[in-house]
Amino acid sequence: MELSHVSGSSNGSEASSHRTSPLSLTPLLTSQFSGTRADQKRAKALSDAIDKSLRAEKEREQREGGIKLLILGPSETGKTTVLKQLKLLYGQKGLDPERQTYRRVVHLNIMKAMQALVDGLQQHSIPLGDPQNAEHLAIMSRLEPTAETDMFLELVPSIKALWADSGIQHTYYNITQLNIQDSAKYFLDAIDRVAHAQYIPTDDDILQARVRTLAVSEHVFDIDNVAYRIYDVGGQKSLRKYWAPYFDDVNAIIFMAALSAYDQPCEEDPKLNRLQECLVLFNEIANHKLFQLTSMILFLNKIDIFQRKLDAGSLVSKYFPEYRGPNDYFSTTVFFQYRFLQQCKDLQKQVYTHFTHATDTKQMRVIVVAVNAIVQRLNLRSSGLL
Ligand SMILES: Nc1nc2c(ncn2[C@@H]2O[C@H](COP(=O)(O)OP(=O)(O)OP(=O)(O)O)[C@@H](O)[C@H]2O)c(=O)[nH]1
Ligand SMILES: [Mg+2]
Repeated sequence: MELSHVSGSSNGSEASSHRTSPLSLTPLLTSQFSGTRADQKRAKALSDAIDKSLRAEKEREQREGGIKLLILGPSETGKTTVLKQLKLLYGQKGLDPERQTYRRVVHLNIMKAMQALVDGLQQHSIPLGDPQNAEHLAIMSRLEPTAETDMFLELVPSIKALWADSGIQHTYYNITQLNIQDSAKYFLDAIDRVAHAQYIPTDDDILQARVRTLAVSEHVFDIDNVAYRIYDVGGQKSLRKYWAPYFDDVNAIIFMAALSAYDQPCEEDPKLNRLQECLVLFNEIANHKLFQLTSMILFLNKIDIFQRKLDAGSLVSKYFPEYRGPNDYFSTTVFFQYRFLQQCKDLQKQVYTHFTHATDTKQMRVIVVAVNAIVQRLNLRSSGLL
């Protein structure tokens, strides 16, 4: 697919002239000068300058043209994880530029996870399995919430001992209202590997690691020859006011919801159910006047955790009393999909739903190809080319 098929500022002829290979100009220019060495040097300098300006132009076109896609949704639904998958699948350097930074993130994630478990254990007066771990418990409970990662290595023995303790394990598996991140078990199980002096985060570690997004960021990708400008936003309530300036000329939106949040309270407002709050936000986005012609793609994410919760016997009807069906994966996902689609006031509006596991690169590869096909088709249709 060519850039000229993309709706937006660049028309076909502009796009094709920008695609002229800069390198092809060098022989053309050198042939305009007579054969002296000085002439050839000048020709080369001129050609280099033109190459540079064409490259800058191409970069500008990539920045400003292409399909504009926003990834929206509440906090912790997996927006940045999808972006990381795009970098892995379509970025020139994958996740390499950020790999080193994630070492500290992983260490901090582990500290926070154990702090949350210790809080849960103490709040619910759960006894430690091994009373000798009381000292480790005291060390972790004294830790400031703002503790920095330079303390991580000295905390490792306490974290390891506590994670192996049956009281902490009971807390992890039985206290549903823990304020703990989804990747806690993944990292706590891997503590020996990640505490190693030569530890370098793997792609999977980076996908599992959690850093809140605070500012909107723009990323340019070429997905199967289609140029995309993709925006990742911070999903916390207090950050949503920064989304609006990006709402003009949006070709597609991926709205992310975490299905696994059906039994969780909102972080900012614990009286509110997280998935209910997500439905309200989806209602605002799906019915926004600026998005009447925007392709709407809904990712009902974290299906792996959702499935685990159902398997553990957690009832959807306890949190969504209007649901009367069986508590199996198929029936409950159909119900939630229906609840989301119900939010669209325009009954003609197509919402393309995918059930996703955003940390699974294999699944995301298939889904991104499907989304790209849909976005391209809808884009061609809206630009009158189909
Ligand atoms: N198990 C599992 N974990 C997931 C999935 N999707 C995302 N995560 C994890 O959920 C956490 C939050 O994901 P992010 O991508 O940071 O969430 P976000 O929507 O960008 O959050 P904000 O930046 O606060 O808006 C990370 O630890 C991810 O690894 C999934 O499908 N399954
Ligand atoms: Mg994010």
